Amino acid sequence: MWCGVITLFGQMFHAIKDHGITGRAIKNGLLTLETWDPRDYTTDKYATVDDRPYGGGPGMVMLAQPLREALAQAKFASPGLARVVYVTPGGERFDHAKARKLAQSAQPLIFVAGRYEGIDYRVIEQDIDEQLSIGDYVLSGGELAVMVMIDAITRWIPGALGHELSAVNDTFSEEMAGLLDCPHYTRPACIGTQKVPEVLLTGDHQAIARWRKKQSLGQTWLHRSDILEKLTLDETSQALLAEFQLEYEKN
Ligand code: 9D3
Repeated sequence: MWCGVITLFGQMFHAIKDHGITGRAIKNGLLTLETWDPRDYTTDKYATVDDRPYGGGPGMVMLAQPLREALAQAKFASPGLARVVYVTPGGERFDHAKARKLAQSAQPLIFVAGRYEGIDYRVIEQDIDEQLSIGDYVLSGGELAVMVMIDAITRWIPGALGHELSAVNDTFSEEMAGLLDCPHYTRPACIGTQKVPEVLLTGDHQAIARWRKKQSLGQTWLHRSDILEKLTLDETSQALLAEFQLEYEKN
């Protein structure tokens, strides 16, 4: 997966270049991450990247010319025709389905991270393929949103999760992917009155997988009924959820 980022703050991307699953994906050649700074493509003495908005009002707007030059360089470095994504609070919501789609298409991606009030609309009109947001809250710029997206996309690259999460894991099944996680436990088996559920100590892998799926469905029902409404559960899942709900009513 090839990702280019147009940003005034390239150093911020060390956060994902130098750490964790994204850092390892880069080391292993599964992910390429390069940044381009619009400031490097300015021609004036002060390296100006923004200006006051036409029509007046507060804040500044990023200039089209340095953005377009940076974008041209990123496109030139891209291994193929890139998809250009502008991250903006007004974009479509980035979710797990979008992360998976972008990873699976394997098309090179160029993210444009804005600062100030945003970028000159003519860049959006002419140079942007898709606008994405990570949620309804206001960030100070697009960089953190781009890093969130690259992290989520990387998790869908085959091989990027290494051995700790194998492809056998049902996290990758179409149905489980949108559900909340099941509860996790580690040693000791007993903390005061709090006991680890019996089934997890049995070594019965089939029973454990069944318990986990039931808990995932149950947690999603309890805390994110909106997710459950959008899914179509197969008969096994419907039965597992009904079991969870029955036990929940009893307790
Ligand atoms: C007063 C109008 N503001 C829009 C809600 C202006 C504005 C605020 C913050 C313009 C840009 C930004 C910076 N945010 C992003 O670039 C951004 C973002 C976000 O703030 N929330 C969720 N997703 C994203 S993706 C990019």
